[in-house]
Amino acid sequence: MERYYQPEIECASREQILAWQNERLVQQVRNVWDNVPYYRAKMEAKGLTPDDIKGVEDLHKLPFVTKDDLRQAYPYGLVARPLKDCVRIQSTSGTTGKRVVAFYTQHDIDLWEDCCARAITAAGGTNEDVCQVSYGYGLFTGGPGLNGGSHKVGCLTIPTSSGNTERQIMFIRDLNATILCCTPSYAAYLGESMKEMGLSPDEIPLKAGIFGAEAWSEEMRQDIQNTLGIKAYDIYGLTELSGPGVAFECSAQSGMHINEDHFIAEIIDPDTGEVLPDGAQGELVFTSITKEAFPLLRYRTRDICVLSREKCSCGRTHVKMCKPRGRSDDMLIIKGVNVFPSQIETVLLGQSFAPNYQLIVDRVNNTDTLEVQVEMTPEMFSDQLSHVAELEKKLVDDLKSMLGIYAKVRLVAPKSIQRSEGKAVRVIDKRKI
Ligand code: DLL
Repeated sequence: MERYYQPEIECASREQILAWQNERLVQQVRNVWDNVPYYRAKMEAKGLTPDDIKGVEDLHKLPFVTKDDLRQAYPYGLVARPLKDCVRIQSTSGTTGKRVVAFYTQHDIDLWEDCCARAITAAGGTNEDVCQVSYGYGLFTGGPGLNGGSHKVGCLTIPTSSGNTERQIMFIRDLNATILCCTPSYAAYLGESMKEMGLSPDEIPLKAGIFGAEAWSEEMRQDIQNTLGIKAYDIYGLTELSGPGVAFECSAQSGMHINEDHFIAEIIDPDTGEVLPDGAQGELVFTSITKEAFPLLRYRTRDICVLSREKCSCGRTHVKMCKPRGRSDDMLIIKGVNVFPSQIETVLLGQSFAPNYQLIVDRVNNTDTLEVQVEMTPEMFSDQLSHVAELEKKLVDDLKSMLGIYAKVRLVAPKSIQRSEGKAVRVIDKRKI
């Protein structure tokens, strides 16, 4: 039986959703015009006043906001409420440039936690469940967001945060955790560690996992589901918009419902900025229509995605986004060819490799090179050497047909690529170092 946290919202009619969006967008535009000089200046530069925005059909008139705007406005330039009304900040894990700092009123936190509660409930969570939150706590939104959602659902919450794998496994087993929240790469690592301890999936009490914050393929989902004996659900979000829970997967496991009562989604052509129809692939752009402290209008996420309005078997009516297919700024250009790490992952997992790999990009004699280092499974490792050479050759061929360029493949020993407790580091681009 499908469970909903807020059924009247999650299953509302399209007309109702549009009515909420129209009303809230108009209010939000007025709000930023009145309270955020940075926005007012951007709107004025386009010759716009709040009267020009009467509803969602006028959204395309508004200017985009980019990460660069956020950096320029750092730290307070986009805050729409007096600081005395703000109760929290969270910040991105970005390593380049200034970090993005997002502000929240208590009401913002409340709505954000509702979104996370919707995700946990869609994964089957109830107040009978024990939910272990192994996303990082602190400035990263993963831990705090799912912690709040878990409380709202009434789960017994174990706030382990990330790291200390032995302790993670001890709590899962001793306290009978039924739901695990962490990055997919950490879930895969926990699964691998439990397998090594000789635990079979039916000896692990977990039944569901809520994994996100980084790209992961369908093949990786199968892998995690099999080793942990769970159903694995995707969850999407970004600090700028609140954190996890902007979109979440339901029992259909075929895309994530965007919480459209809080966020209006658009797909644009990343080069021209033109709005594309549903079903077309492009860059995901969000407008947060209920945020008080840190509202963003037409924020360019850089995530490449497709939206679908097909009827979902779960009964929810909110638009679905596919798994992000890469980021327009993570896209590697190697020998002039666009390469997304996710394409490489699909090839690797399709050949039964574990999702432990690293892409090393370099430039030798003015020519780009790509090396794919991937760990062998213990079974492959103990096989004859000739077999390893065969595996390598097959990977080179499959990568060539997927990417259209040659990639050197290096099979490495199990456990030799460093594990991550948060987002995995997949690409080392030496051209930039
Ligand atoms: O990663 C928020 C989050 C925490 C989401 C926990 C889900 C679970 P940031 O650190 O600001 O926020 O990173 C946001 O991560 O623009 C995507 O590129 C990527 N991302 C987030 N979720 C997914 C996902 C959090 N499910 C950036 N699949 C986003 C693929 C994802 N990429």
